[in-house]
Amino acid sequence: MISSAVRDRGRTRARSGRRAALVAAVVSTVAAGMVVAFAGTASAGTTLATAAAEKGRYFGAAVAAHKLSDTTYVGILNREFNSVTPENEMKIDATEPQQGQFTFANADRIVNHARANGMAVRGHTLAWHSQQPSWMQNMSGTALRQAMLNHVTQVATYYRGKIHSWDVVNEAFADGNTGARRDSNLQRTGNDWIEAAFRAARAADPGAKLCYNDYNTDGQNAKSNAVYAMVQDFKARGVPIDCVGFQSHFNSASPVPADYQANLQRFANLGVDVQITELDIEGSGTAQANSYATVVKACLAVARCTGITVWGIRDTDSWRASGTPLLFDGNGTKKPAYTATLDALNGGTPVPTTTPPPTTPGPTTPPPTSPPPSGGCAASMTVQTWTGGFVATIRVTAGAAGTNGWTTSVTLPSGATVVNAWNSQRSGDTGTVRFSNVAYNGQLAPGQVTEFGFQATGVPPAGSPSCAAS
Ligand code: G2I
Repeated sequence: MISSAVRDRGRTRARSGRRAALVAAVVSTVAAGMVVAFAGTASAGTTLATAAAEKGRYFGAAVAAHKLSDTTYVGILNREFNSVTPENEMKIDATEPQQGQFTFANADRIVNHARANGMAVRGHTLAWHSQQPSWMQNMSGTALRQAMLNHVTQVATYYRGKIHSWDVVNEAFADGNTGARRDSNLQRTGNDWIEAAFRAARAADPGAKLCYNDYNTDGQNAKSNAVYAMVQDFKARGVPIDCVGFQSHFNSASPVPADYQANLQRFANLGVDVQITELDIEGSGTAQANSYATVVKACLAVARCTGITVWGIRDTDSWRASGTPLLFDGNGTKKPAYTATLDALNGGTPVPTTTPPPTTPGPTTPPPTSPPPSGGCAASMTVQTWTGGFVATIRVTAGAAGTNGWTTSVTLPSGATVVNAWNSQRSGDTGTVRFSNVAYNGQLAPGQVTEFGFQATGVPPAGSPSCAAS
């Protein structure tokens, strides 16, 4: 959906600038609570990050601070990814090794690298039964509850404004068929420990998406059903939860479930985002490549699946290196799994699924054939309608002075509501809705064109959008 003019201009920019713009667009859109979905023909991204960004998603990797001096590792990281998750550096034992003494040096190395290169950061993790420092392992009861809440508050406060999503609580449910909580010292402080952690995280960093993260929840089973019931309960009672992370560690004994997409969708239907947080798939060759493609396609098919993180970069970086579960081999060479992942990112064509017959006359304003406007900017709109909804594509053409930024306004008829938008920042969803440029498409040369779009329920407006340049 990014116009060729913008694409071409983007290629001439510094790589980090373009990445920052894409991440800003994707993450700010996500942070604004919008569901991002792309329709129509996307241009092909040449890296995981750009291909995912063109679908409104991020593509991340787990990163280890001590590998940031490895030039092959960093080269792949900076080229291919626009989100990072510290693999171990934000865990409780790393950030609070002695009670009340916080150490952020290694996590900061990753956060600083990410920010310097325009990447978003997923925080992992604030409360977990594992990787507790020994002082916490030995605690129980009220003292442990207070220590846990203090940890959540201190770490989330320290990183306030720098984390797009936090794994607030990790792996709190038991494996097997019980659907029970996992026994742990945290669980023994009372069943409400999870919601207490989420409330503390929200208070400390109101801008971060707050996720529950777990494994063996990737298909419908007793464990995922229990997580589902918790999320449903949290939403009903107003406990702050924004997203569910599906770790997605797969191998032959635990392959991608047949109902993977359906499972993501049922969680999304609860009103939370879903994220694939620790993807790795043991194997090699075509079988591994096909499994990666299945996962990517599932995410793209779920409008609220906002991004994918793989759990490491090269096979040799993996926590289970012998299973060669990642997208690059030990030399940093792209594997078939990489190509399948990139192709799936480029090939996904999500909503809408129902389009009108080609003869349906939509209330369409043709693209401008006249010269560029003398000042400011002009906007024209084409729409694709179907029963109950439509997708609008809006072309913004810069006037004789070019633009530093632009805002278009569209007045929707009663009953129409915007549900998704892309390549723009939206304000409002009914009545007069304003769409402004995002970082990478605000500056237009005289006569230059860029496009953005939105999807809405109801019927499209009859009038043309207005355009104001800055
Ligand atoms: O086990 C795979 C992942 C499952 N979900 C939660 C993730 O946090 C978890 O990641 C792994 C890391 O990939 C490993 O790197 O978590 C393990 C335990 O925290 C990590 O292993 C630890 C080792 O246990 C430590 O001995 C070691 O010092 O890695 C540390 C740093 O290399």
